[in-house]
Amino acid sequence: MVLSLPVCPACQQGVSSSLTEVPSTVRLILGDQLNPDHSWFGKKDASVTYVFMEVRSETDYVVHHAQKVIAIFAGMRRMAELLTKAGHQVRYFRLNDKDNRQNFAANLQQVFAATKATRFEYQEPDEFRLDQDLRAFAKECGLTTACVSSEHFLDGRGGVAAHFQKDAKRWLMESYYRKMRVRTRLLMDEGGTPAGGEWNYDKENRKPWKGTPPPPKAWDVSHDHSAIWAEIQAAGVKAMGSPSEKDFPWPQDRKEALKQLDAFIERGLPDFGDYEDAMHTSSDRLFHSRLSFALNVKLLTPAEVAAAAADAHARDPKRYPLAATEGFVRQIIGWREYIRGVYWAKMPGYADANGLGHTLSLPSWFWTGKVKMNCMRHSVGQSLETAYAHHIQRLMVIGSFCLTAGVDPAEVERWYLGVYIDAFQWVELPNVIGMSQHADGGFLASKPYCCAASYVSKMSNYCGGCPYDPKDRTGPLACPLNALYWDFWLRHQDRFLNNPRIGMAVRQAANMSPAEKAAVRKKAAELREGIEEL
Ligand code: FAD
Ligand code: DLZ
Ligand code: SF4
Repeated sequence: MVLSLPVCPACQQGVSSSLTEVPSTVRLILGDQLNPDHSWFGKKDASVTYVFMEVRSETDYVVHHAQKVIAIFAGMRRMAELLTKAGHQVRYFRLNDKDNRQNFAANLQQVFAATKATRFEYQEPDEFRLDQDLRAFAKECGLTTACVSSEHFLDGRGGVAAHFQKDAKRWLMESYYRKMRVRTRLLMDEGGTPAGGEWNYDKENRKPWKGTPPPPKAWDVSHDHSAIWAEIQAAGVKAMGSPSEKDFPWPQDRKEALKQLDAFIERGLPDFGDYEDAMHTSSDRLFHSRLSFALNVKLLTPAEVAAAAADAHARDPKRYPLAATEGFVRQIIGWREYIRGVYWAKMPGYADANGLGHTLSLPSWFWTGKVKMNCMRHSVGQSLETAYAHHIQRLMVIGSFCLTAGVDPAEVERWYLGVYIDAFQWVELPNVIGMSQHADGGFLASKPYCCAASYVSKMSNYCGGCPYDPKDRTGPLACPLNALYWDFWLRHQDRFLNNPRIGMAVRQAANMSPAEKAAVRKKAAELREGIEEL
């Protein structure tokens, strides 16, 4: 169907008057390329047709969260509508259109034929799979072709690799981040020194949250996307989690995304730093921005998001402390860009990395949230309900459980790629394989991120409502995280004993009495055996 264009009375398919004028260029726009300020749209040109497609090849490569599929479709439809209104030629394939062949190549061939296209252009896709597919398609399609920048990231795909020595055993984010601070001049003093004298204020950002200050009230937009959800269901697309279709909280255009950004700067940023690592049953996000969806589908640019935070600090340093601002800016210009660089440097092999040899299957409660462990029930349950969890829930609760239990990292990766609203492989995969599951031999993270109940108990109120005892290690009601944590260090002590960042935990495990070690190992084996019942 062609949006906002006449419908053929005979076949009910959209017809565009432009289709008779032989436009010569076809430009593909993917579901995560929704930047209306891309230079492509700077001038109207009747010889250019923009193509959007809702296709099964994208809805089915993993089981996505229902909200993710809805959000992508809603964003694509909205952008197609705005482009059409602005006078551009648009060809839009809805999921259930009769002529939709359900993959990019077959649909593009149709559009080429209908428009007598002589040239095909696309923006750099952010995923290895699609990059390969579109490259191959461009070679074979018989048209002149061009792949252009998505004009989104601060650095090129190869920027991180170029920064580090090729054969270095590990690429430290901090070193890349400092370069990006200098390059962007964000939070830098006149003489080229970091604002406040330090590059990184992470140590100040680790407070638990005890109920005050109150977290900002929801600033998300609300949409009724029941019609889109009905179409997705009618097509039989398999999805997980709650669609929240009548009260849909994710932005569908740039205007809404900018509102979300303003609201975060105003209400969330002041306390972002203090409570960055805190978790609480009464708030899904606390002071986190929830901007990852808008950023990843390119409704917002990383440059403007980081600059908005730095400007707020410059305007009112008392209200927007340096530690909070620096912490937030680091996530955007440091972690986000660095993770992308690791992805492009390490793919395709990175997806199969399993350096710790973990093989356990993910328990079925990852798709239902029905588990007694309160920390997991909340974090997994919230992920299924809202398609969102903040960084510490992803890393130190869900990820740490999978790592210490010994779950196959490829299974963990598939779950994360499906469940989160912001999950696109370029950012999800290195975070899961490298940062969370330490499956890349420590290339990305200098230590495995894992914890026992003491950390969860310090940083959240989860343990209060839990049937397990956070202080017990091996008794019948002992917190499962404890035995799994200590067993993890026992299993991998040879590998980690000399790592200065974690030597203490490993030594503590190694120094346990033989009876303690045996009890921990036995308990951990029972927990793995009964993982479905936890
Ligand atoms: P905030 O805490 O408000 O942070 C601001 C922004 O910084 C985020 O929106 C994001 O764009 C960026 N950011 C923060 N940390 C990271 C990071 N480690 N890597 C890249 N960008 C970062 N992020 C995704 O965008 N997509 C994913 O699929 C994803 N999967 C993850 C899986 C695991 C196991 C872990 C540990 C982290 C993952 N992250 C992912 C990173 C991070 O958890 C999310 O970006 C963040 O939780 C999104 O919520 P927010 O917008 O409220 O973030
Ligand atoms: C995630 C997603 C989904 C569910 N559906 C579509 C779609 O139907 N059409 C589309 O163009 N993009 C979709 N996407 C986003 C793509 O999967 C994304 O562009 C690639 O993973 C590259 O990051
Ligand atoms: Fe999680 Fe253990 Fe605390 Fe229960 S006791 S919430 S399982 S850390």
